[in-house]
Amino acid sequence: KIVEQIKQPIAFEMDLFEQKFLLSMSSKVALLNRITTYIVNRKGKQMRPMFVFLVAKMVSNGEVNERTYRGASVIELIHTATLVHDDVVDDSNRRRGFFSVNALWKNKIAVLIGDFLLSKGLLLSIDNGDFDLLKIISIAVREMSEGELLQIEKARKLDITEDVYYEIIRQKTATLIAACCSLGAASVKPESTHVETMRKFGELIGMAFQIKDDLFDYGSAKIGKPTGIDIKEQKMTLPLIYVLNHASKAEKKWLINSIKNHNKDTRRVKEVIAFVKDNGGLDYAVEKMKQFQNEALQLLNTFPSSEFKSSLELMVNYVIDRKK
Ligand code: 2DE
Ligand code: MG
Ligand code: MG
Ligand code: MG
Ligand code: MG
Repeated sequence: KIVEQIKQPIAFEMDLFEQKFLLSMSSKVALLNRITTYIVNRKGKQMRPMFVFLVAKMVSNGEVNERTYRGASVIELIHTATLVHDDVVDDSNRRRGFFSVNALWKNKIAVLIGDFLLSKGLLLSIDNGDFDLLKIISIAVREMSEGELLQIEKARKLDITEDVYYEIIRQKTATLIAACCSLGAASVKPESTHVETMRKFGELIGMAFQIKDDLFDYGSAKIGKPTGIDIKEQKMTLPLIYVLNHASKAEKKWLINSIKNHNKDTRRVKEVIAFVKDNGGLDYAVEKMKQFQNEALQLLNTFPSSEFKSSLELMVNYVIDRKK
């Protein structure tokens, strides 16, 4: 299994991280513990902490330290907070194949759980007076919030441009992966140029990652999230943006009408999905995703070979090839 192969050079670190991460979420409030236990029992692939450890080890020839662990826990706390809030914002009842927190406990509890996890992350980041970490993470939180709001402002507009789409996904998704890679490097080589190189590397992967996520909305049985919801919510993503920009006047009218007036009608959503597929929307998005992937791989190639670099290469490819 590819994920096991990627994890192999950081297996020890990921195990220790797991223990630290669990401790980092504890609270005196029983309801909080019940819900955070629910979340960690349905954990994802933990790609973000993997990036933190792999980058740290690549730039330092295998060394990690307390700052690396703290950074990985902070990132996973913040990431968990954003997913809990994201499902409220998107009104989504599924996450990773299970009910979302808002589906089981309602929005008000989900909002507070997210706030709690966010505060835990910020507090942990200054546990050792590590203001560099606090800064990296605070910038990521600011950008994600702005990205989500930019999406609300722009992504429902049927004339949204590709550039605005890239700005949205850079802010809402790529910044956190950029933060993973830059803080991984900063934890072991704080003064080096690797910090900025790795930030850029993470940003490029993050762009590819969100394009892939948006492609999943066009269908994949395995992902554990509903498909077609972006279209139903009239959220324009790259496949649809491309097709809208290349459709004839009549087709465009039909598309807009389908999305606008029939956006709760499953049959209409299926027709839009079919049109996007038939008109090269998915192919175009895949092509763009691969461009970001290649740029990321080029940055990686400025480093000497190591098992950590090989794992990062596998991870870049996994972001694009994953089935969920
Ligand atoms: C995923 O997009 C983007 C998530 C960013 C969420 C950030 C929020 C503001 P998707 P999926 C809500 C920041 C909140 C903090 C820091 C607590 O396409 O398909 O909706 O996985 O992702 O639902
Ligand atoms: Mg969502
Ligand atoms: Mg969202
Ligand atoms: Mg999505
Ligand atoms: Mg996602």
